[in-house]
Amino acid sequence: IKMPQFHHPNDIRSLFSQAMSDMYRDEVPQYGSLITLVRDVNAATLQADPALRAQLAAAGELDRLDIERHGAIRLGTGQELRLIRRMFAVMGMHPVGYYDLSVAGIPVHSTAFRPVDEHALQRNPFRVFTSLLRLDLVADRALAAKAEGILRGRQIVTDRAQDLIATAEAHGGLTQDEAQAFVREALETFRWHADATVDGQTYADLVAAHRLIADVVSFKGPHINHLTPRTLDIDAVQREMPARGIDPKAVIEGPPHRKAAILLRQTSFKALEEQVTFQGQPGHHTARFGEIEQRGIALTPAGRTLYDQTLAKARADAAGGGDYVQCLTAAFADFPDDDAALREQDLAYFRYRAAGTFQGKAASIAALIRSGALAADPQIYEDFLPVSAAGIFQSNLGADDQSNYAANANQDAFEDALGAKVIDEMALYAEIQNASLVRALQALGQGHL
Ligand code: OOG
Ligand code: NI
Repeated sequence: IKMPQFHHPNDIRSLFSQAMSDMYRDEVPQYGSLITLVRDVNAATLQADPALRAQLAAAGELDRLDIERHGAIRLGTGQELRLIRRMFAVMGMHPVGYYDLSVAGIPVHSTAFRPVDEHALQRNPFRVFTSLLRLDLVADRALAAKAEGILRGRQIVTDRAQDLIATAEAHGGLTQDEAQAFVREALETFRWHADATVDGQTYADLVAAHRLIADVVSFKGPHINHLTPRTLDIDAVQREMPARGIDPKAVIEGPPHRKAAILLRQTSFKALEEQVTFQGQPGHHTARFGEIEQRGIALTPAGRTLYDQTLAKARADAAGGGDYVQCLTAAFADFPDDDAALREQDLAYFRYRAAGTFQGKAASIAALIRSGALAADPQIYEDFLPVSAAGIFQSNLGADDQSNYAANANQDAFEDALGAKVIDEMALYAEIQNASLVRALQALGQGHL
């Protein structure tokens, strides 16, 4: 029998992220300006730092530097979440991590659909931060019931896309023709619709409950609300935005600028006011924006606890009247800021490789590293940060939105809706670290360690 030739999920993901990028640039022209700015800043950074250029070139990073790293969507029901999980699985994207945003007054919880293995991440790292609306947190129960009714009546994935998802599941993949049709159909789910499905009064009621609820409930589907390229110098992008006619949010989320970059730094431009019709009546809605990210090393649970504590201190100091950036820089002054310290204190994840030879039996891994035989490269953080995500949400929802929900994480309910467990991101980094160490030690003849 002839085996079908499947289009690799990594290739389907690449087709998809390119199609999303083209669509979004068409829909939100300012996003095109942001891409140009990021390209200019990245080019200038590489020109000024030949060592960095050489390092990125060696790692095969240069040609994919400017491509989008992530996007975000917001879903209305568990059924939608389950369907989207199956859709992303066709592209090799799986739910990693659980993010509770209710602590920050945003009635959603979220995961990131992303590639999980090293090779897939290398090939195309595109991921989608996916939030599920939590109507259970809405105090006005009548409004929550109305919203639920509206959401029940919509179909966010086309019939053809649903057929192709089922085909991929039944056959174990999609042929090239099927993959192309799948990407075309999947795109429809994330398209912007300027015609709201609700009337103006319903929209106003939903906005009064929370802007985010209005954004999820009032439209035909979960429009992609931003795409995010990666920059090598986020401080420069933040500084340059106004000169390019782009209005940035006030501060960069995440850690301050550091020599050894950790986790994730993000900034965005404010959401645009767009013309919308509410059953024929003209109005407007703000939802879509652009974001930039700069990624650093992934932290271990110990490193992450230290990060969370340090950030909380900075925020408390700033809330007490200090300048935010100064408080942030001061709080992080004690956070180890070089790879060796991060590694020795087990604060960050690395990938090991044999970089030379070693005669005899080494006494320790540290000795192998000191000798230069064993090299440890930083593992890049591939996930998100809830406090940062809350800041991004808030800046694009409009800062005047004040709602407070009690912290109310409910990972079980999220996984029930998802129809699967989310993958623990720490386990993924630990696995890559351990496997690379075992391989490197074997290559060096140091299996005893
Ligand atoms: C998602 C905001 C979070 C990020 O990069 O942290 C996010 C949203 O506004 O829907 O995209
Ligand atoms: Ni984002």
